Amino acid sequence: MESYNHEQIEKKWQKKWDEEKLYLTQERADKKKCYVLDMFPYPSGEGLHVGHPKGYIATDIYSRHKRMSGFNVLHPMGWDAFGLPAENFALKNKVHPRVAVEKNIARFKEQLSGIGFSYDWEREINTTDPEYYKWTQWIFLKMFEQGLAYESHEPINWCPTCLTGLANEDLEGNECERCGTVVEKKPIRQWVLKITDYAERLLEDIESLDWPESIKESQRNWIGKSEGAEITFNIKHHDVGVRIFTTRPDTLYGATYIVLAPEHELMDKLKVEIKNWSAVEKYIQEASEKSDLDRQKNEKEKTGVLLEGVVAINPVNNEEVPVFVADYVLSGYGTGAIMAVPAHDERDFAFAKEKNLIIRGVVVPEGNVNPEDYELLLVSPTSKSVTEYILKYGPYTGTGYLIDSGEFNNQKSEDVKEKITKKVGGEMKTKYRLRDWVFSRQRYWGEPIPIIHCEKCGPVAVPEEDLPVVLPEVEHYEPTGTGESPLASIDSWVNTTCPTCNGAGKRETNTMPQWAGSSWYHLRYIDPKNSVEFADKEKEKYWSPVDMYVGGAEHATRHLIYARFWHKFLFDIKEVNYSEPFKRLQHVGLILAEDGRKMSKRYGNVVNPDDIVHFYGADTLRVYEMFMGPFAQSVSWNTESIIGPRKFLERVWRLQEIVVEGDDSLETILHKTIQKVGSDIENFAFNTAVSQLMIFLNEVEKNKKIRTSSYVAFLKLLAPFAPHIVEELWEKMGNTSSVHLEPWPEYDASKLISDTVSIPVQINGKVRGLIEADFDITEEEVLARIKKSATISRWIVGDIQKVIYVPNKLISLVI
Ligand code: ANZ
Ligand code: ZN
Repeated sequence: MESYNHEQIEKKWQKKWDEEKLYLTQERADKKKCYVLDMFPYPSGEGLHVGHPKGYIATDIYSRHKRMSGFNVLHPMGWDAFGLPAENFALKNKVHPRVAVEKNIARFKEQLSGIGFSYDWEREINTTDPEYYKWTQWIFLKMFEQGLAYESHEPINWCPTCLTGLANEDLEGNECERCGTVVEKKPIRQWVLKITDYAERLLEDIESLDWPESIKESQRNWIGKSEGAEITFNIKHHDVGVRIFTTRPDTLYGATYIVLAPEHELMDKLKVEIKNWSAVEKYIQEASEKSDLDRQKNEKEKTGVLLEGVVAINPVNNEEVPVFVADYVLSGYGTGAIMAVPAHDERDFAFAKEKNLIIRGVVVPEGNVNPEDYELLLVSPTSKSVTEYILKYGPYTGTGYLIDSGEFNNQKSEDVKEKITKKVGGEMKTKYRLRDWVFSRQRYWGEPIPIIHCEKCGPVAVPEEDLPVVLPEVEHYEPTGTGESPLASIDSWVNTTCPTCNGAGKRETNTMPQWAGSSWYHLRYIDPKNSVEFADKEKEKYWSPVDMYVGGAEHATRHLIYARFWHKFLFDIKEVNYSEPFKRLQHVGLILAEDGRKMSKRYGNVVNPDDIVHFYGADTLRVYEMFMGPFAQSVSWNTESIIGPRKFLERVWRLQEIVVEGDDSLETILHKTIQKVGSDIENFAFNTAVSQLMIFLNEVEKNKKIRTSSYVAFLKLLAPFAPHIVEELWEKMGNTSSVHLEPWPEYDASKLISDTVSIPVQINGKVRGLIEADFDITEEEVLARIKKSATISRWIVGDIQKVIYVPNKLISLVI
């Protein structure tokens, strides 16, 4: 028998599969479908490191298993190639982004094809292809038509290094997610998508998704729903009022001052009344230099300035209350103004103590108070005693019943929210933290926004038949930093005619953000060459939604929210059949470098998959990456440990020598293995699937023979994990068609013995108890369990002289 030559085998089969178009997706309405999707990469210049393919290996195994189980599988791949990463790379290396992207794609594809993935390459897409982004532009125009894309001049996040505006989702705290620079607020004209119209549905439908709970929770937090009330506090001797947003209208009687955000529009109107304007102005100026994130920090000392000469009226009791400006109130949330209730809110409490303001308790907790203070608080509580309690223990932020609240005394806080709001003419309101999506970038490498500005008609949509608006060639594609994109310098491109009035028009020169193309790409794979629609409706109905979507958890609140938003919009305008794009999602844990850090050129700790494929083989790499640990966990790479999977495959290679006819007494373990590998793949528990295959191999080797039917079944189980070596062994058996087209083996439930056993424990010949355990528990484990069991171990007096263990049946101890 020749030895296992991975290099020759892998090249041979990759070529053959390619020539025979083995993985081409068939349009077959008579078969059940399964759409398995990877988050597509942006083709960076550094190429793949061994961490990248982990998710792709998993989806490949999943796809192969589904194909063998009779499903019609769609498993495509493509390139997310617009946006800052690609452009920054091009700038650094002084090549045109288009050229860089082409080169990087070729490199990525070569690396991927060495690992033996079963992608249908005829469906490859590239977001920078005009035939692709024509539809990205088309969807934008549909949103524009529906009033969901609008122009705004609100100050937005500006990265002074990337020289472009950014959406909230592009920040890591208060830094640009791309380059780590602290962002500034800058007012520039921009296009914005009204994702907030979808906030409630994006939130509600999370429940219907089969996604990891952690990702669902990040989305809930990102959307950040709060139910509360808007209430107006009038300003004394003034015809304006301050509208505040609160989630606790029940505490209105305890509101002892109000606070405006430094950016609040009233500030200007009240200017003449404010006696200490210069101090206030200085404070506003300082606040504008801080980020929202810093302003919200809990541990931070609360600062603020009293607006001297301005007094507000609490509408519930007509009490006069002072007005402050303080930066812990943000302008972008609620109404940008709050009523402060220091007795029941942490931030207000900190501020009130700082400034010596009135603290008035109006909510008494029910039970669970410090027993010492029971009397102080609960026996006829007064706002004075409650306030004392609060000064001692800090604000009470829970619910309870009201005191010192006029007609609402003794009622439950939850029950009076609406009543109090109504009494003062306020309005119950729901707010979301989610902000509209800042959708324009002042950069070159993106989809042009298909709008023409006309002095007479305003912003006008480019007619559908003129799409795509192709990104023009430009001499300098460096960002300008002027708030305009480099496209603004191409007069011949900018100047055009208005589609509505035929007068002079100017093209929009901002481009779309890098998240645009990926917000709907899952739909394009369904029908990638369609030139009249982004996808044929029947095909879309058949293939959607994506059944299994796999990618990094870092996309929890970016891509995964944007794509759900676009998909829901397309559903509303009847362009797609389902309201959610990704039914099931798994997130892939990172592969870290051997030193435990992230793999990066910067740290010089990158392991290149090409080297691993060359030395150990793609099949070994695949088995190793799946065997490293639970799929969703981060694990460190370890080149030494790759020997294990390599040896495993070498042993598999030698099995061909001990294949026999007749019985092999492997039936039970074989059926158990078929059952476990199948269900583990379905559950993304690849590590335990591999370990079961290893257990089976051990049994075969002990047995020194395997009959043909068992061997066939074993090869099929291993095929998704190690497709090349299995295909070779399959061919050596005399088969002429691919193992990957074979049906998945079925197990016979009657052949499985129960997974758990009860093992009687004999001590000096007498049964003293039973150990319930998993099948195949080892002697050591049984002994450990006996020692833990008080009822059994009390019979062990003295040393154990002898142990006889009959696996799964009996253990006998002689003392
Ligand atoms: C009075 C009050 C009393 C409040 C109390 C809380 C507890 P969430 O749940 O995050 O939505 N708030 C409102 N607008 C704000 C802004 N622009 N900047 C900073 N804080 C703001 O928080 C809503 C609560 O946060 C509101 O309810 C308000 O304080 C504050 F015992 O009003 B509350
Ligand atoms: Zn016009």
